[in-house]
Amino acid sequence: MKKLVAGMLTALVLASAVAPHGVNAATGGDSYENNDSFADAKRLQTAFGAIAVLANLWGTPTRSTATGEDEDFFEILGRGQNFEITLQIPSASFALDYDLELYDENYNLVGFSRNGSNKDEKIVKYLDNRKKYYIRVYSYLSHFTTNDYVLTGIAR
Ligand SMILES: [Ca+2]
Ligand SMILES: [Ca+2]
Repeated sequence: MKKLVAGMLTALVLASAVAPHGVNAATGGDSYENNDSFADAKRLQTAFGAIAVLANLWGTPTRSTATGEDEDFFEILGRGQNFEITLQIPSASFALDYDLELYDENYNLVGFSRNGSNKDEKIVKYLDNRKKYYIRVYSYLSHFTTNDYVLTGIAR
């Protein structure tokens, strides 16, 4: 499974390198927008249950939220096993403090990782079989860049 994720990441990084970036001022070129709420969460799932996403936090969301800042929601389906979710923050010339949260299908917070600036985040949580969960990526200190973060998920 590790090899699979590594392969997916390599493919995504290559695709990102040749794609025009930061074209859309509202989304920063994030192809997962609009995903600024639970209702608009983008579904992530592969046949093997592993995920690998490149997206970014950039400026104001396409739909207004309480904070008026970009945040990204993703939906995954539990498979009755431990799942490890990691957020690799983008490189930037300034400090970035991105945090990671996990919610259940009733929007209750069930896990989080809130390390400080320039630290990656990780959540390991048992996900009930066939239950929906939501991953939230946001910027703690209102720092944004069109540089992509890497969100991965894999069964443990
Ligand atoms: Ca985004
Ligand atoms: Ca968003």
